[in-house]
Amino acid sequence: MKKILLILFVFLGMGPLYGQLMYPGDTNNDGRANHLDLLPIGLAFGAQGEPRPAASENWFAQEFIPWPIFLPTTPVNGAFINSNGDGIIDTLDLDAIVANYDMMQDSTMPFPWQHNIQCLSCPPPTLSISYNLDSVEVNGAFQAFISVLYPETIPFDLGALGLALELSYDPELVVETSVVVTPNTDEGT
Ligand SMILES: [Ca+2]
Ligand SMILES: [Ca+2]
Repeated sequence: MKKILLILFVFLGMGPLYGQLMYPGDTNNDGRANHLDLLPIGLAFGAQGEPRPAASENWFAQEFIPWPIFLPTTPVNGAFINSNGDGIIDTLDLDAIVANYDMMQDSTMPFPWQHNIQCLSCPPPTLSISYNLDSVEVNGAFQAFISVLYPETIPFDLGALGLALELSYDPELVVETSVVVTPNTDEGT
């Protein structure tokens, strides 16, 4: 009996301190760092919790102290969103997404979970794309307007808290350095 107890003690001593692991930049814990990880930062902006011990923004599994908040409708703990480990959700947590973009992982605790955060308080919006030109000449420029449209009965503050999108285009036809995204955050637009 004494030998069994001794082996169990050593095993526990080698395990994670809090039993949970995260990768900096994968804020929604879906297994990949990409543009979708911007949304949890918007949802939890300003939230505070325990700093991550021995925090790094490098891409490896890191222990954390669980926060008292979770992403809406998910079991993803707020500490996943704290990419830089400093104990507050703010713009500094964007850096690890950029540094680790497209990196993948499958060893967090709890395990990565594929999910979608749905509109929680309103009907789903419609996404509209329009252009300022019908056609473009060689070396010409054009603008695309992307709008998130809600029924007029939905108050502005119940609309989307954030928008993440991925632009795909043929680099043979579009000069990459010419692509500029300008958000319009004016209320009511
Ligand atoms: Ca992710
Ligand atoms: Ca932070």
